[in-house]
Amino acid sequence: MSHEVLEFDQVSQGLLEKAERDGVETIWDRKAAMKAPCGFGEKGICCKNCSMGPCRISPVAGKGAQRGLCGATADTIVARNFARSVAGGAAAHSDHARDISHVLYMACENGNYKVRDVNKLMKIAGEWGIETAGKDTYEITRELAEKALQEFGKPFGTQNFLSRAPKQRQKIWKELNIEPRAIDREITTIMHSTHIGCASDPESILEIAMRAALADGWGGSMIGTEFSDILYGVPTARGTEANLGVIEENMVNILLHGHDPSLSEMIVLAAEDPELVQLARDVGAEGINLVGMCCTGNEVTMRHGVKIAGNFYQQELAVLTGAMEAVIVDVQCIFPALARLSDCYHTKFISTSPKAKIEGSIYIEFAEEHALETAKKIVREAVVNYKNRDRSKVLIPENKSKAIVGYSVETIIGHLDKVVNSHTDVFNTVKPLSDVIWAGVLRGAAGVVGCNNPRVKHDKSHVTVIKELIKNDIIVVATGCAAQAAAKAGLLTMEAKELCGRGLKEVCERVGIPPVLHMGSCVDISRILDLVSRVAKERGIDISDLPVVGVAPEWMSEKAVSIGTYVVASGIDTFLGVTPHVTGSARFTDILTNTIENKVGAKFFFEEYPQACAQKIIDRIEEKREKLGI
Ligand code: XCC
Ligand code: SF4
Repeated sequence: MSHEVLEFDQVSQGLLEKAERDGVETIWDRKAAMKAPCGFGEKGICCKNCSMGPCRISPVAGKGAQRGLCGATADTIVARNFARSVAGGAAAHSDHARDISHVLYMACENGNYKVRDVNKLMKIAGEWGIETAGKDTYEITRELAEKALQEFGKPFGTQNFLSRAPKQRQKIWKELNIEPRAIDREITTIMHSTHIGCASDPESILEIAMRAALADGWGGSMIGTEFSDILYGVPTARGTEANLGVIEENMVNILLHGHDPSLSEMIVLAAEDPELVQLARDVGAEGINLVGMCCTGNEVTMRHGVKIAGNFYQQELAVLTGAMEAVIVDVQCIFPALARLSDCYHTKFISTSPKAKIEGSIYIEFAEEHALETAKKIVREAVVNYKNRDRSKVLIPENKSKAIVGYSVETIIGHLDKVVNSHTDVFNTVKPLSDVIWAGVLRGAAGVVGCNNPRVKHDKSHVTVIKELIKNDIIVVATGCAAQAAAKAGLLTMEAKELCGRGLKEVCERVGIPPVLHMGSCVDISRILDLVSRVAKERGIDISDLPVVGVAPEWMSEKAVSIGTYVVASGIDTFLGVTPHVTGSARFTDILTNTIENKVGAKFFFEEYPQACAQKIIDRIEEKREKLGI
């Protein structure tokens, strides 16, 4: 096994050498074994939507097969493949939200799941037109949850949360006929329209994809975020630490990995159970150390300050430390490879969701009805496993960084309120934020989001783009694995203000915030939609007028395709550091990176070099400022 030398993440380097010594395989090895990716797949010109195929279109114009057996062109095939990725991503986010809605429905006074934020419950009930007067909290909760569940399959009408968008944006959606209706319906429509013999017009296929993506952003993801807040509390600013150094030598280590907070919230409770803490001491450990990874990690760090072990690309490394008693997973972004890897150590790899049974894992089904009981059972498995740890196999990297997390929209506004001092100023609004942007103290804002991808160096694109932006007075909000990359790089600290331009530095000092704000998991990109909508509405303009951008420097998942699509369809330019599988159609590529702007006021940019990407973002932001005359 030989590994490419990593210039960027030295933590990974040490553990990869250990992997070689231990004779275990990681994604780095599998990437090397994979050699060059399939050229047709990479360009998006392989179709297997029916069994006459697979049909592969020759990438050379005018030479070789230019049409599939049914006559589908490269433009059609690329558009259909893209739309199907959106469907996959929107399905994942939205099914997550459906589960949260079910949990909200079963919440009750004496149950494991309770309403932790009555304010938010009341606010959304109000938004959705639910009568609250004279009703008991849990009556309202059930009514709201039921209404949310109908968002997935209601026969008529559009998504309730669309009303949060500025009027101008809603008008664009209406005119294009891309206002999302029931979430499941939009996903189904993609699958239907991309079936053999249906839509072939790439413009129309993209519109269908945008509508489903919007059902994700303003539907599923927003429901996921808001309802999690009702159940588990609105995140507030708090300190934590990030990187593999948060794994403790003398404690029972448990890694929470996946996406659904309903499981991880209960594990957090279970890990505080005095009986289990005592059991940990009885087996010779100093206590129980929960650490998080990917978006479940983000959910519990936002609400409890649970330390961040790392992001997507580090999941195997956490096991490789030899000090991980259990890896507990729910859904999404979990390498099946963890099963084989865990076998080489004492680690118990525990899967919990009937939607994500993983071969070779220990399966303990997490039924929400017996949530805490099951969580305790799982934690107990981890604790008793401590004595099986082979000390000779342990290598815990020292690297970790301090970080401040927990910036929900409410928390950001709360911080802004603190700097409003004149009695004429309005409280509880985003006005101070828009004021500093209009004054030019901040040039604009960027949402840096998304995954890790071995097609680029681990975390390098995230960190390079973010540093360049804050240096140029562009404030950054981050979610997902991008936020974890920023945390590890020490960018979620007050000290990071020293890396900023003068304007952003001053804002950080006055408001008391880091220049990069961790806004949560990937469904929490809906928090960013909420924030930009508030700024646009406060100024009486559309989202597409604002000097704000979305960036996904290292994205890889279908969820990210859906996200990018709804962000663009919401009027925000989106910069992708990894080029999607569309380049086999010059026409579809042109639609995404050019003409789509005529419809929705925003477009995609593909730029793989982070430095160049940052420069393009800065240019675009200045262009928007000029148009606004600010
Ligand atoms: Fe997964 Fe959400 Fe991507 Fe990270 S950022 S690799 S999707 S965990 Ni969502
Ligand atoms: Fe080939 Fe058309 Fe079938 Fe696709 S749908 S596999 S292009 S025949």
